[in-house]
Amino acid sequence: MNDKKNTCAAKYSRTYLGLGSNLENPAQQVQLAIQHIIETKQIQFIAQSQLFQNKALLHPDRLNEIQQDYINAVIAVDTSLTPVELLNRCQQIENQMGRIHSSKRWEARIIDIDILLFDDLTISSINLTIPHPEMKNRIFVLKPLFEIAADLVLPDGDSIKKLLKI
Ligand code: PH2
Ligand code: MG
Ligand code: MG
Repeated sequence: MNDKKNTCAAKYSRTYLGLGSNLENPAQQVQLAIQHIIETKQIQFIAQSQLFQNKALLHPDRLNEIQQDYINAVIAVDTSLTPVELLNRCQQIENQMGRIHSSKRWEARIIDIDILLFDDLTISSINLTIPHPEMKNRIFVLKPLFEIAADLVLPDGDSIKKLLKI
């Protein structure tokens, strides 16, 4: 007899989220988003990087644009949500915080929450690509990620150290 039938042993996945803001007190926006994420019932906080200030990486087609600096951070969390459920929760927080989704890519934004990694999964669907397709080229992702997970290795075998040339 299984006397544990009323308990539900949820499987937790380790996931890394990248946060960025360059509007309306960016540091406060990033910290508030982290608060919303870790107050989610199915999410457990593991670690947070420092807040890093970075020049805005502009879209290659609009390099003359003037944007404020970004504040970027990365957090590690464990979650019982599926990748799509986690994406929905991140988008719900972005909307709640007043993000306006522009048709232009890489517009200034009040908050951006990106799933960088989810266990060692590789996902390629219309709405969700994991690992985040740009993460390897972005120092504003790799540096905070290194800070909280120095020995991390991506699903394709590349280590954060290798990507940062450390
Ligand atoms: N996000 C972008 C575009 N440019 N630049 C910085 N520094 N940080 C970001 O998070 C960022 C960006 C689109 O997601
Ligand atoms: Mg982004
Ligand atoms: Mg995004």
